[in-house]
Amino acid sequence: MSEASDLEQRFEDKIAADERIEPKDWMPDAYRKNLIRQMSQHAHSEVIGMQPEGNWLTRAPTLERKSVLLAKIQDEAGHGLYLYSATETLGVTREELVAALHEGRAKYASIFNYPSLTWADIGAIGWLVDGAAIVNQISLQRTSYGPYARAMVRICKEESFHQRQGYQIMVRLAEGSEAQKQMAQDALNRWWWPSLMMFGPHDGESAHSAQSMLWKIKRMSNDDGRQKFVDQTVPQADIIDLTVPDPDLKWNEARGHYDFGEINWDEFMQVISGNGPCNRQRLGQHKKAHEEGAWVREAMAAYAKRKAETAHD
Ligand code: FAQ
Repeated sequence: MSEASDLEQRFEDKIAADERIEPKDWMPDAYRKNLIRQMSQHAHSEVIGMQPEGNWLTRAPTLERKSVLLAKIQDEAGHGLYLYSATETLGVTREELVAALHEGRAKYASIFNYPSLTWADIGAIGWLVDGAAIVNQISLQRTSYGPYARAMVRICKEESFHQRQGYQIMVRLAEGSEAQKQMAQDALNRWWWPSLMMFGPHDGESAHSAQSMLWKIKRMSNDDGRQKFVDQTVPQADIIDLTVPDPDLKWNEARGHYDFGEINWDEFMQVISGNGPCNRQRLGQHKKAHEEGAWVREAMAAYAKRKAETAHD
């Protein structure tokens, strides 16, 4: 057997045995590229995802709500950092990844291109957006690339707290005045469908799924994740007497799952092509923060250089 096919065989054997691929292991180029794509987009999503919530920091209704929201947003920044670091183990730099985002070569989750208009949106983001993210990320704890899988374990623990704090905001609003309940219902109406879009196109339309499933980068299909999310979230809406905005939503006894309506895929395509309600604002804000933070990066690099030099003295 040639050296190349030997390496490839060892890689395939590890995948088949459910062992983790680690940074120093040989891996096919396409596996590496696919991981860089998915992991960096995941990292960008965490960081851009801070913006819709940051919008409400100065207007949170109480000091306690404000400190919880602040902690959540800081967690999202931390998730971005773990994920960028994990992606860097694949041989790319943070600068390259950020440049790809700024130049429109890398995506981030469609959901963060919708505006957060009321305080109830902060509840809906925690409940639905973190809820959908967890369904996906729990499966990614078993992804085949070691650094990605390990990052997911900690991220899932934190996302689970985020989901609860969001649901708790919705519970309080739903049991409040008529106007507060209306606000909660309106937030559910606006965030429901974009949350279902987070899972990506139908399995048959998903460009990367087949190969990603074979390599165990993905452990759950887009449609299976979406179904799981619907099944676990609809009863939560029922408990607080809010209505999921889908006339086709119906429990299907034979399948043991909810049937639900079709996503507006034109809207999804528009949003992931850069034409959603807030795409320009989100990317513009990220670029501005990046430029304004240049001096911090320069200072850190100078400090690291100085420290390395003095270590040799
Ligand atoms: N938005 O072939 P597939 C969070 C793109 S974290 C934008 O099915 P794949 C935490 C896809 O990239 C949320 N683009 O792709 C938080 C591909 O385009 P490309 C992020 C999407 O990778 C909460 C093309 O469509 N989570 O929320 C979307 O096999 C609150 C074809 O699609 C992750 O990133 C979309 N929704 O499956 C933070 C999890 N869907 O790359 C703050 C990791 C698809 O060829 C506040 N990622 N596309 O140009 C994944 O699991 C997968 O990448 C999927 C998509 C499932 C998202």
